[in-house]
This record gives sequence, C-alpha cells and structure tokens, in this order.
Amino acid sequence: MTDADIYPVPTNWAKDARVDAETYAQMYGRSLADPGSFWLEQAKRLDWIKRPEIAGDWSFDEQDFHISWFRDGVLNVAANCLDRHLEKNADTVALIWEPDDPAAEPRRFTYAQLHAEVCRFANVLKAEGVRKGDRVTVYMPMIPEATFALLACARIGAIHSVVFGGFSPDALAGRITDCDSSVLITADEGRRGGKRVALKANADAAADHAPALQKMIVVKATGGDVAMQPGRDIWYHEAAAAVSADCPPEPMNAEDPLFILYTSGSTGKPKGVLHTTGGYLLWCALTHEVAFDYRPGQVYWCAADIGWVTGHSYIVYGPLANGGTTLMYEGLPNWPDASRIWQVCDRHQVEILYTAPTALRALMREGDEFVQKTSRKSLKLLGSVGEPINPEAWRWYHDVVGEGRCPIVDTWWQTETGGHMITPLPGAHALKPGSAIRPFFGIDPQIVDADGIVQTGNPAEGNLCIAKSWPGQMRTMWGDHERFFQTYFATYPGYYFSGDGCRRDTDGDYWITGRVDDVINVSGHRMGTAEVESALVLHPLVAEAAVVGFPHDIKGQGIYAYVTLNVGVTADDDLRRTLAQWVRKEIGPIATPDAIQFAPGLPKTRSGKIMRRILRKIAEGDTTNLGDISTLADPGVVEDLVANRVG
Ligand code: 6R9
Repeated sequence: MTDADIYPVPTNWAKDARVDAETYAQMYGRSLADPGSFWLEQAKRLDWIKRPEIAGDWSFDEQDFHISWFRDGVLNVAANCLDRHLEKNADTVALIWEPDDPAAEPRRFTYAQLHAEVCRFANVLKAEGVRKGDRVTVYMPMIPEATFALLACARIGAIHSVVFGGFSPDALAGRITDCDSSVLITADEGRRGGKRVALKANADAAADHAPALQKMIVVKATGGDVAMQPGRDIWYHEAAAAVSADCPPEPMNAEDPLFILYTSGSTGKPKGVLHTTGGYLLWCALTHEVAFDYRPGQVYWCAADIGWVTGHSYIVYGPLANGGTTLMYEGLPNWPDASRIWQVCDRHQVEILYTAPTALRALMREGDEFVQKTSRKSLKLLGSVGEPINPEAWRWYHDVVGEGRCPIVDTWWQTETGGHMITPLPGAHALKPGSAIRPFFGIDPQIVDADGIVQTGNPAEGNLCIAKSWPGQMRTMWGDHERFFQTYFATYPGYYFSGDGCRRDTDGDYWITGRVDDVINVSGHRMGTAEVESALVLHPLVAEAAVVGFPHDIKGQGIYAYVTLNVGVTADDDLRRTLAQWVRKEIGPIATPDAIQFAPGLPKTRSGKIMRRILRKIAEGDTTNLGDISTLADPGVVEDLVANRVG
C-alpha cells in the first residue's frame, strides 16, 4: 500500500468529532483494562428503572459457559427510545418515511406522535392476548408501521422475530414454527420499485404450514385486495381505533429477551439469534453515536431493510435511543432511476448515509451523471456495511458521492454481535479503502490460525475471533443453547469465532477478507450454501446438489450450484430455469442461483465428503490450479466439471 491509499483524519473532524485519536486510545484502553467501571459508566446513557451495579458476568469456557450484562438492571427499550425524549424533544422529528413512489408524500412522526402510535400498537397486541415473553413474528414492508410494531413489542415485553419481506411462505412458516409464535404482523402488500409484493398472500400460504399461528394483524398499506380469514385475521386500523394511546412500558430485566432474528449458518436450518434488552440497547446507542458521530438534529439514513439486523440496530434502536431523526425508505436505491438514493438525500437533507457495497457497485456502474446531477451538499459522513467493500467502490463513494468531504465508516459486524465491532471512528482514525480499521470500545479481536494459535504481532492473517464478551453479544440460539456454544465457542476454546477471515496490516489495522465457512454473502445478505442445497434436492428430478459462492461484480458473491439429476432426466436450459425458479419459491429471490451446472458426479473423498475447495475453484474459473485431487474417490469427475463449467 502507498501513502496515497491512506486518508488522514480531516482537520475539522479531528477537532470537532466526539472522539478524537487521543480519546479513542484512552477510552479503548480503559474499556479493556477496567471493563466493569467503563461499562457501568456507559450504561448511564440509558434510562433505567433500576440502575445496574453489575456490568459483564461471563465465561466462554465450556464448563462455566454463561454471558450476561447488567443483570441486576431493569429498563424498557421503548421507553428509552421514546418516552424519555418527550420532555425536551416531543416535537423533534423521530421518523421520516420516504415512500417508494417519488411522487407520493413522505410521512413524518415527531417523538410525541411516534410514542402515541407505538402505545396504540402495543395496546392492539395486548388486546389480542400478547403477553411478556410471547413471540410475535413481523413480516412487513418498509413502512412506518414496521417500526411501530417492533417498538410495540418492546414496550410490552413481547419478543419480536422479524422475517424479511422477500422470504418465501415456506421460509416464513419455518421461522414462525421454530419460535412457536402465535401472532403474525403483516401488511396487505408491500411496494418496491413500482411493483407490489403480496405479503398477505404469502402469509396465508405460510399459515397453512405453521400450526402455532393463531392471529394475523394486517396493516393496510396499499389497499390491495386480500382475503381475510374471520376469527384469525384482524385489520390493524380497525383494532387500533378501539384501543387507547396510553400504554405503560413493561419493566424488563436487562437480560430479558428483546428479539429473535433468524440468520443463515453453515447448516441447512437458519439460527434464531437472540438478543436481550439492556446490553443490546446500550451497544446500539453507543456505536451509533460514536461511529457516525451522530448529533441530535441530524437527519440520518440507514438504507437497510428492517428484516436484517442492520435495520433493527441502526434504523430503529440506535438512532431512536439517541433521540435522533431516522429516515426509513420503502423502495429500491435505483428506482425509478440510479439517482434516487441521492435525490432522497437532497429531499430530506440527509447528513449521514449508511448503505451496502452491493448498492454502491450497482449505482457506480450506471455512471457518475446520476450522482452529479444531485446536490448532496447535506452529506457529512458515509457508512458501509454488510460485506467487504472493494477499494474501487470505496473510492467512488468517497470521491464521487462524498466529493472528498465525507469520511467513509466501514463497519464490520454481524447479526450475532448486535452492532459495530470493528470500525474507524471519523475523528480518530486515518482511513484505508477496504479496511474496517480498529476495534470499538471493549472489543478484543484476535487472529487465530487453523490450529488455534493466536497470531501476535503484525502483519497477521487468519480467522477472526473475539476474546472478551461485549454488551451487544447474542445470548443464545433460540431453543438450542448447546448449538450456540458449538457454533461459536467450540472451534477455538475461550474465544467467540466470527466465521470471517481477517488480516491485520503492519499498522495494526484490520481487513476483513470474507467468510471462511459455508456461508456466502450475496448482495450483503447472508446465505447458507446448505440452505440452497436443501432447497434444490427437494425438487423431484434432483439427486444431489452442491452450492458454492463465486466472485460477482455487483453482488459481491454469486450463487453457483452443481446439480446431479436423477438417472434418465434430460438436462437442458428449461430445467435450469425451472430449478432457479424452484429455489426462488422455496427460499426467496435472494437465493436464486446465478449459475447452475449439471454434473453427472460431484468430487468426493473416499469417505463421501464433497470437496468444496475444488468446486469453488471451478466456479471462480480458476481451473489451472485445482490443488491435490488425489484423495478423490473418482478423480475423473473433475475433468467433466471443468469441461462443462457455466459462465
Ligand atoms: C451487519 C451484517 C455478517 C457478515 C459478516 C461478514 C460480512 C458485514 C462487513 C462484512 C466485511 C464489513 N460483513 N459487514 N465484511 N466488511 N464492513 O451484515 O450482519 O447479515 O449477520 O452478516 O457480513 O462476513 O460475518 P449479517
């Protein structure tokens, strides 16, 4: 790397930011040396019903495995995100909603209005019998009611489980059943890129396979025609008219569950990541304020979907806990054209924008004119999340979008971590395109080699582990605490293993290199290869399938599927299309394979294990160097695979 690739902290940021280099060094040092007092001090930023006296109490050792934070504290998340701002900021805009259709009117909710909406929603849930600890599944488009629904659950102590609106009925049914959720909140339809998404129809199809489900609360979003099942389905607007806007927040222990969010792992079954109340909220609030240098009054836009953890932590909980103004956008970044995202910035005078590299790459391809015809003068800071950002996209974001004015905050974190883990702080760290730079307060990253040896010194490369617990850490996997331990703590005893590869350069800055397990990252969305394989083999003509990721210009990674058909079935393009459509229907559009190669045989070891390394190389087009194939049961299959590569 040359010096040209280092972007020093701009003078005004070094001077005015909440955290400069010296403050970072001092606070980071104290967060590791004296975590108890550091975190009890930080916890004061929340409004507690009973303030905690215990900070972290945890052990990653198998014998004594436990994780808790502030376990003697009592609070309510919705009260922290709403009620406590009412005294001084009742009229501050809490939520701005930008509709899919640019000609439609945006909606704005002040803290007073948002508070009233959430209380009403909470009372509707109560009227339907929802109680503290019950699971409520949320399958919603990006409309304000999705935010109301999450905060309403938090207010009464119900555990929300949001399922991304792009998931199929089967995926939805599986998630409802796994957490035994009796209530589903959905909408008639969603709007995206001028099209309608049939959420209620999907929910109806899911309900047929989700016996736990008893009630469906349906928000009227488009007014589209939907079937309502008497006794089960309730229109939200009708139920809301019958309840009051007064709903006292439920006192919750800091360790009571706040939500479950299903995410992909290396097995076929998605994992129900569970986050709790106090530590999670503190983590969202603190990281949002420090990494984005957020100041109340600034319009902040996280362009994620509420169905992913980024939407939970950085559209809803972090910004609202900080009394901020959060923008929620219903549509797509490139609709009606590639200017939309920048037009929204101008329209609402967005100062902080947080989006994913995949969106940037797609927009970059359309040409700079779409950016340059907008002002973007309001922008002060730009964030990136979801996948490694390639230096080319980083520079485009920095130079073209931000006109060199705005620091790029590349935040590495995971559903499991609750919030940012490794990220530059805009006033403290020089930036390098593609590097997530330094650990946040309290985070002790360690790079471990395949044998579990911690790599001290720089540079270093290996698997990214975290040595100490932090308040935002997930607490368990819903219904399977043993699997929680096995997935994250068994590989490298004493450490949380992230599943990501990582490099630390000679300056001590961190570079995330991508997943090292069987998870691929498609357009910033996590997808388990095993999930796609399970969907493929469900098809009656498919005997076997193996799925790997391959580099994709826009999506970061694409999905490459090797499919062995049943004997006698003819392999043709029609069947290719049918199988792609099948996966789409089974899981959702994000799981649609980009390439399907029909393979008479898969490369297996003598013990029957598929050698994915070889499949990855072939998918990447790197067929000259397949490595050692002598352990294969039938080395001949490789020749056929190479000869019939797709793409
Ligand atoms: C927040 C979120 C987590 C996985 C993670 C990693 C990848 C996320 C990244 C990044 C490089 C970044 N990832 N942010 N890789 N640089 N800034 O995306 O959560 O959906 O659980 O995905 O995404 O591979 O392990 P989640």
